[in-house]
Amino acid sequence: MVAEMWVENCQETECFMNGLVKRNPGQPEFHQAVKEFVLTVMPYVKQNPQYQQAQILERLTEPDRIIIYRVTWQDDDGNIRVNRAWRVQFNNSIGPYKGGLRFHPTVTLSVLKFLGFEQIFKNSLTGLPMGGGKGGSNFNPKGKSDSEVMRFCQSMMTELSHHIGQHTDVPAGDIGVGAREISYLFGQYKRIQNEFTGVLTGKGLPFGGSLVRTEATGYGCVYFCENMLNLVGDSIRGKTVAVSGAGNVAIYAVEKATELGAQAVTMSDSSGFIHDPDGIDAEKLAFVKDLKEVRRGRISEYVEKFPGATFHAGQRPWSVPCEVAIPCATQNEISLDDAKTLLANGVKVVCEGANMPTELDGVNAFLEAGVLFGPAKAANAGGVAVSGLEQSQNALRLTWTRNEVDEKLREIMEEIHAKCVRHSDGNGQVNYVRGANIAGFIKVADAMLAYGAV
Ligand code: NDP
Ligand code: 2IT
Repeated sequence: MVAEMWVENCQETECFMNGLVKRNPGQPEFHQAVKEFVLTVMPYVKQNPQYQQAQILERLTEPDRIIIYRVTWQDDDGNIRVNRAWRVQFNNSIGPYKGGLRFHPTVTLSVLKFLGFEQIFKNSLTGLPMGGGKGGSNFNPKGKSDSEVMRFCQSMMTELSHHIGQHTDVPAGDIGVGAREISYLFGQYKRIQNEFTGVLTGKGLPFGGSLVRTEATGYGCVYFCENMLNLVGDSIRGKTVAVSGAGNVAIYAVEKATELGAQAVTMSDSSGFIHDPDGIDAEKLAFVKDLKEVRRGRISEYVEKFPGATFHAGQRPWSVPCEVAIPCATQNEISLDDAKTLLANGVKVVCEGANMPTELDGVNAFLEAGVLFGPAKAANAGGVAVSGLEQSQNALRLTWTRNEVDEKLREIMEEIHAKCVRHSDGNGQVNYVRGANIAGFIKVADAMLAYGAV
């Protein structure tokens, strides 16, 4: 069995991918994430035989463990409901497992393995001591009452509490998991374990949360975008920005882009996108925050409130001319055709707020066209970075001010940008995909080498 899994001398990308696909059938998102990574890292591994000899890539693509469990809960009508949940503990070489929980009907093991794999290198790039993990459930929070979400979260945590801990595995939010869900999950953990520790991040401010965690992913993404533009003597000020999504990441990407003088003209959800040619200013964004964070409504309501905008049902925003595109909804939301449309309309920067929002041939189209392309594992690392800062504050039993946390976030994004530049190939324009993958890889791989055969 072992001999079959770890084929000797099978180091070329194609051969490596064939083996990976064979070992992990029916996991297309996981295959996609690994392929994007291996395409750039394999040449580096071949130049550094110590990694090849220790089978680092084979070991890195096999999670440490996966926990799969049933979540039984009762809806408001008294019906018994059943969901499946997972926690993928991918790699803890440089710190306790760390990564979000996603609640969405499209969640599968493949999706969580792709997210957990990406998280290993993203967390490494932050410079903080965090390993990679991801979890979630195919539970659909849409249309559920607060009581139903609470019962689901409590049931989920009853099992999950056996497998996580402040020094073991520290989950946070992701799609469908925000402040409400983290609060229910934390409350149940505290009750079961009878201990108050920083076992989750994204907590409410009264019980160990960090200032700026809510804003961190969107803000960090725009800081990264600004870092890329500054390097070529430009800035986001005055630029037209197309954003997808209307959730946590999208809202705070729009907020920071607007603060820095850009004009965000689109937002979206799974029913379509809005286009506001006058820009989504602070007042309009306050409406979106209330709509999405409090009332849990649909983005189409925006055009009823602001008639200068239009709603485009069932479409993504990429047909709207823009210089900067910031995808903040979900994976594979920019196809090759979308990329071609963006390029035809003159896009200069694509900065990924979501995880793997661009399909692989779309990424290649952007790179070939010389677009400044900020890959997710670098560009959206601000969220998990401030999660790491929340863990630090919990361990120190103190709270940093908003300015202190925001300043640390800026520094971390700047440092991630610098690492990408350093590990790009150095020929002409920076290749941030290669830079992020190699910089993220080295720290984890060197830790694994130091541990020997584990
Ligand atoms: P939210 O649940 O807050 O918002 C998600 C948004 O994306 C909603 O507008 C949602 O629309 C839309 N969306 C979700 N799934 C789909 C889909 N299949 N098709 C079309 N639209 C979809 O999630 P977040 O903002 O937290 O996460 C967005 C992305 O950012 C994800 O890729 C996540 O992994 C990534 N990310 C999140 C971080 C965080 O700290 N939260 C950190 C780093 C990355 P609808 O409401 O209609 O479903
Ligand atoms: O994809 C991500 O980086 C997140 N969902 C945030 C993870 C975290 O632990 O804050």
